Amino acid sequence: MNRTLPNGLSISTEVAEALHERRPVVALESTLLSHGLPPGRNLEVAHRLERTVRDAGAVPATIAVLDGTALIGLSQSELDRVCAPDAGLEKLSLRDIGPAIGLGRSGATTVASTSALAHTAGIGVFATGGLGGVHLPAPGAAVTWDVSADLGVLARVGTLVVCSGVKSVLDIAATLEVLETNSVPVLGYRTDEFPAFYRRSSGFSVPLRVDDPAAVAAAVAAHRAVADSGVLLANPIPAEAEMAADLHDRLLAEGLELLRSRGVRGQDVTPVLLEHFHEGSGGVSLDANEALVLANARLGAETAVELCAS
Ligand code: PSU
Ligand code: MN
Repeated sequence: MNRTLPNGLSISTEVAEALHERRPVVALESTLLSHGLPPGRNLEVAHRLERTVRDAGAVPATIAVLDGTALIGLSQSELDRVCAPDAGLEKLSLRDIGPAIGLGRSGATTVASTSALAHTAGIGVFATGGLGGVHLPAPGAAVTWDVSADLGVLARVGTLVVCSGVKSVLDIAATLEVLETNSVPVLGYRTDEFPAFYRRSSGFSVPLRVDDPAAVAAAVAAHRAVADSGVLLANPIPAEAEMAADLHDRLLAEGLELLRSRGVRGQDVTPVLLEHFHEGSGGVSLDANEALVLANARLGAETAVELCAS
């Protein structure tokens, strides 16, 4: 049973009850399942993510849009549908959510749309894998103007986003500058360096390091009293799951060449690149992706627990 709101949102009973009773809830996105992982593996990861959040004492709220309703908390059959091989779901950033609801369409939500929908539903913590960012210009071009809407939403919406940084295909320095311009605190979890998704370090430092969930919660709660922007908690991939530098660098160079030769642009860039990593690494990147997103789900839940206690 769901609680359907007039704005096209429908909150599962479990999530609605937890929010009503002020218990910890963690939002999870669906684009990483439908566009970032292959069928079969995506459903396993979806289940493990929800289990991880529960084991850490919070309620998971996976978010997607199905048949024109933005669902906050998916049932078993809804999760099956998001992960199905023939799902054919669109990738919905925040600009796509209104039209999708209005026109009765279905799609998976990105970091931008998941954090905005979570905020609307009253969920303050969201765990994911990688954040979108500023893209490097193609050879010969000055700028691409391909700046992920994830950054714009972090600037405006007060959700805590737990991720493992951004992929090294992006302009990490520019991404960090945009976050600073938009007053988004960037906290490094047990690290002084901003992580680069498959790799623990990027060579760029984080403005502030935090070493336990209570410290994250203290920083987030205080931020919310002085600003409306979101907070980014950057949690490096677990050391044992980190990709070897040479494998990573080879796949990245090949992936960039693939994007160039096929003329891939815009919202297709990330899915095409991820697929190349998964195929080219014989599954190493899949294990890495799963390990980091599970670690982020755990940290998100631990932080949500602390935020409820404070
Ligand atoms: N980075 C990843 N895996 C992903 C994504 C990003 O390593 O699955 C997804 C997220 O949903 C993110 C979106 O919000 O891609 C960013 O897309 P774009 O760059 O088109 O804004
Ligand atoms: Mn983009």
